[in-house]
Amino acid sequence: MGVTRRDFLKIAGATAGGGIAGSQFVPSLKAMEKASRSKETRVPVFCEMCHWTCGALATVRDGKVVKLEGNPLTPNSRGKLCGRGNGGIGLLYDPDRVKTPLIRAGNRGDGKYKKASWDEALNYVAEKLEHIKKNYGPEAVSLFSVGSTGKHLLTLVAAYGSLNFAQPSGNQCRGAREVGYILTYGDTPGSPERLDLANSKVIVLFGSHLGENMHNSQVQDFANGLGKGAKLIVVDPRFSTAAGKAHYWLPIKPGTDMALILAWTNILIREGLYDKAYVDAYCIGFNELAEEVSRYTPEWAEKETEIPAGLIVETALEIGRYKPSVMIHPGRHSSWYGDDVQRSRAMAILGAVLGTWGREGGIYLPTKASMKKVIKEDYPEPQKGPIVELCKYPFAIKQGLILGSTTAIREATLTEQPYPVKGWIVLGANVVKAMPNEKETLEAINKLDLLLTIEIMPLETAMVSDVILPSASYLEQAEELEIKKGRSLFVTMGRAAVPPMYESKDGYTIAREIAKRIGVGDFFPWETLEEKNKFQCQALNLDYEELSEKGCIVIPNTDSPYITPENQPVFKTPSKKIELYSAQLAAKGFDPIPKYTPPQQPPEGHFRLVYGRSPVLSFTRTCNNPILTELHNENSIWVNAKKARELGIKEGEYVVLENQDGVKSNKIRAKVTQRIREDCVYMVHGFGSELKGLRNAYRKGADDQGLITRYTIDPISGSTGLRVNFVRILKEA
Ligand SMILES: Nc1nc2c(c(=O)[nH]1)N[C@H]1C(S)=C(S)[C@@H](COP(=O)(O)OP(=O)(O)OC[C@H]3O[C@@H](n4cnc5c(=O)[nH]c(N)nc54)[C@H](O)[C@@H]3O)O[C@H]1N2
Ligand SMILES: Nc1nc2c(c(=O)[nH]1)N[C@H]1C(S)=C(S)[C@@H](COP(=O)(O)OP(=O)(O)OC[C@H]3O[C@@H](n4cnc5c(=O)[nH]c(N)nc54)[C@H](O)[C@@H]3O)O[C@H]1N2
Ligand code: SF4
Ligand SMILES: [Mo]
Repeated sequence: MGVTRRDFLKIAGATAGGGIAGSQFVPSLKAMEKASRSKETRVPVFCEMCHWTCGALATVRDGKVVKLEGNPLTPNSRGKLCGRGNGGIGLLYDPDRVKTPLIRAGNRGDGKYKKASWDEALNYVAEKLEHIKKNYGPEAVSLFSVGSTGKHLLTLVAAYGSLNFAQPSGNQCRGAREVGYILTYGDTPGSPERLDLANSKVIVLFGSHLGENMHNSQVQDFANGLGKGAKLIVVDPRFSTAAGKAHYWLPIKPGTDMALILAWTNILIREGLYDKAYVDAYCIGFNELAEEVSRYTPEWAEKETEIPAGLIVETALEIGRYKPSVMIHPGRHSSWYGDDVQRSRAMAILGAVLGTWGREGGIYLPTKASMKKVIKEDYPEPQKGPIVELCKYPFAIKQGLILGSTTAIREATLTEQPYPVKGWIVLGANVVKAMPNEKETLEAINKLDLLLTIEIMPLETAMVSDVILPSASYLEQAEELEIKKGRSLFVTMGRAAVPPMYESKDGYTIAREIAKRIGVGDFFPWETLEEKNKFQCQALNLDYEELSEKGCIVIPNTDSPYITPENQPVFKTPSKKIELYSAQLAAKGFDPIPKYTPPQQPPEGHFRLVYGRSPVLSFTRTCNNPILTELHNENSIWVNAKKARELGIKEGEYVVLENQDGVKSNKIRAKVTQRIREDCVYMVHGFGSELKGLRNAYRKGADDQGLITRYTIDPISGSTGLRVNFVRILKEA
């Protein structure tokens, strides 16, 4: 335990050749290939079709992956994959993949690249990195990375001397939620979220369109909870798939959720339906909260939310009746309107007064079991602090959760404040399409000396890069041993099912090859990731062979996942209590208890643009997948039937959307429906690519992100509100 990389270097140095002379543990690729040709094998892999990283099993026959299924041993898949997971083979064999290293040969964005050898491309990257370090310092390089492969790049960039990391899944997704919950509970709901949905008696969803949002084990738990009779309250301006199962659908006026949450909190307190004993034991600031919310009456909330006051009261009573087994779902995609930390805090507070944290049917407590990290890196201390710590968003997520602040890094790149950023390295994120206002992202990119994208598919960020390196997919590379915590502790690891296609290489090798060229090869002493995994298994006393076969080892939780006299929750807030009143926020000039501010309304003739997920697609990463696009190959724009009639728009007809800044979308089919309010329109994200190299995706449907030219920034976290754009519907020209 606790062996450091330096110790390993010593051990490795003592063996022949300085590398672990131990490929004896790792079947060589050739051997694997041979074995897979002669018989059918099942190889444990991580599904990387979305961020849930389910454990999966790949069946390999005659050297080809022919089937994917859930690994029954892993808690986040439990033997099942969602539709996207099943479609992973479509990514592996997509003929439009990035096949060789490419170096830009024309102007940025004109799509001209020349094929390069690996050596040529890696040397080019190394030279640029050396140049940036010499002229601006290593902190001038930022990494945008998501997924297990991204971790190797994190090591690379930290070893190089920069701690500037960010993920769109922070400021453009769950970052605001995490900040809201950390301020309240000193902890996040986790990812995967520790939601005891299978045991909830009431489930409340704000947005959170489960069933379209297909996070695997969460949807399984949701179905189990409903199967056991949980009451479902869905708050959504659109009649979502989840709303179709609901006892109450509250078609809220977009952007007014906080009014409903505060009114509910008021009713629960006023009616004595909150959990008094829990509040006394674990919370501070209750009196201040009670006073603050007393002005948010149901009648007032009706005017804001357009939900009848009687229904607000009825649902509040329902929630109060079943406390504490109530799931106030914390949501995931939370970057909605720019006041997102406060909305998340309002949700966290509602959950707290109902006593749901650490209770059956609420947010369960993580296992106390732990395993020490084997490898402790001794990265150089950067001279200039990370941008996320110097930026103007005081509670932006710092490095611990890696989410970082894409907003702050883009701003720093544009303004050169607090210091210039001259290099971006991107892996597993399509930043050009994930962040709002694409023009601004491209302007920032134009200021770079190096944009390196390590990609499977030639998507938008790759196609404005200086260098594109072809990356193996999760089916073609090993995955690093990971220790994960949820209801139980579990260790996961993945193997390559098949060798990398074309000239692609696995992420560990790519990071290591760059590291060697910039003088930090020491941080990658293992020749392959399999060797690193083997080393970690030894240090953790785990059987490498067993883990390679199973893909996952679970260490069962012997404690209760709920609060008991022996099992008390720990709140890592300054007061060590759940902070209904946040002195931390007050100290920085923010409202210590959330206050409602009404959102801006659409101008005459316009609709608010809202967006969401297709059950069989993931963001832009699946847009060209031949298997999945067969299931859903074009998005549509949901328009309220009455409004459609007024505008003379017919079901299935192509229309064009134009936003408040005059930006027009590609043509998109109208879905005329009663299932959405009159003031907004809805589409699935991830369509409408303008890239000809994506033969399935090119101009299929319309792109929500292109219409999101305006965004509001949450001043607490830097999260970007994306639902603040308004569109007109035009007949196709
Ligand atoms: N199939 C599939 N599943 C996925 C993903 C995927 O790409 N594909 N992505 C995963 C990721 S990373 C995330 S973050 C999640 C995202 O999924 P969620 O976290 O569920 O996203 P939300 O934005 O909460 O939910 C979208 C819903 O919010 C509604 N909505 C719009 N405006 C408002 C409003 O003002 N108030 C309320 N109450 N509702 C509103 C929309 O009508 C829509 O039904 O999905 C995850 N699951
Ligand atoms: N307009 C708009 N913007 C949004 C959202 C929205 O709904 N609408 N959703 C927001 C949310 S919730 C999130 S979480 C973010 C998601 O934003 P991103 O995390 O950027 O998601 P993707 O668009 O799927 O881009 C992932 C990229 O990584 C590549 N990739 C995937 N897996 C691998 C891998 O294993 N190795 C390598 N090398 N590359 C890989 C894919 O080809 C793709 O280019 O977007 C946010 N932004
Ligand atoms: S939820 Fe679906 S796409 Fe995401 S990792 Fe699991 S199986 Fe793969
Ligand atoms: Mo997300």
